[in-house]
Amino acid sequence: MTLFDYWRSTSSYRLRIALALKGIAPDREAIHLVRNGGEQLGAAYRALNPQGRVPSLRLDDGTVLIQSPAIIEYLEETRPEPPLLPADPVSRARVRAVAAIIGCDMHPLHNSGPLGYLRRELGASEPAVAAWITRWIGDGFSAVEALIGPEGFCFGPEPGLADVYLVPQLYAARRFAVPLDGYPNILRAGALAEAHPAFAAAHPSRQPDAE
Ligand SMILES: N[C@@H](CCC(=O)N[C@@H](CS)C(=O)NCC(=O)O)C(=O)O
Repeated sequence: MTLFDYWRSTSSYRLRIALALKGIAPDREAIHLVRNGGEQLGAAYRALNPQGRVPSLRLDDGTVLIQSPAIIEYLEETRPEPPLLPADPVSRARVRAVAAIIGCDMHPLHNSGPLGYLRRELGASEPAVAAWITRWIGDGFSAVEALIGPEGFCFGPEPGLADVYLVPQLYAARRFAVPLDGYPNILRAGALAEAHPAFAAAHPSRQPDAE
C-alpha cells in the first residue's frame, strides 16, 4: 500500500492514526500542499485523485481510494481488528456523529482552500479569518464536548473512530490558537489518545516531510 499525504494535513493525520491503530504501515509519498503552487493540483497527482486533495491510499493491486472517511470505513471493513466502531448500531451512530461533526462541519471550514478564498476573493483581514476559524471550531467542539463520555477516550476505555477524528482537530485548533479551556472532556480524551503509540506515531512532527 502507498499513502499519499502531507505532514500537517488534518485529514491525512486522521488516516495515519487509523492505519497505525490497525497495525498497517504503508509506503508513503509526501504531496507538498504549498510548493510549486500545490503538488496536489498537478496533473500527476490528479491522475490518482481527481479531487486534488490528500490523503489518497493506493492498494497493492493499484486501486486508489480517496477521502479519509471512505478509506477509514474501508479499513474497518477489511481489517476489523481492532475495531474502531462499537458493536451495537445506536453506539455506532453516536460515534459516527462525533466523527461527522469534526469531518463535515468543522474541518472543511478551516481548510486551506476556503481560507484562501476568504482572504483573496472576499478580502477578509487576518483578524476576520481568525474569528471565522475560532467561531466554527468552537461551535463544533461545544457539541463534541457534550456528546463524548466523562472518562477515558471519547467513548470508553479503548480508542475508536471519534478519537481518530478528535486528535487531528485538536492539533488544528492549537495551531490556530483557538481557546480550549471550556472543553475538559475533549482535553482529557485528547491527552489520553495523544499518549497512545499509534496516535503518537501519526503526529505531524513525526512525519519525514515535517518542516
Ligand atoms: N474530506 C476530505 C478532505 C480532504 C482535504 O480537504 N484535504 C486537504 C488537506 S487537510 C487538502 O488536500 N487541501 C488541499 C487543497 O484544498 O488544495 C478527507 O477527509 O479526505
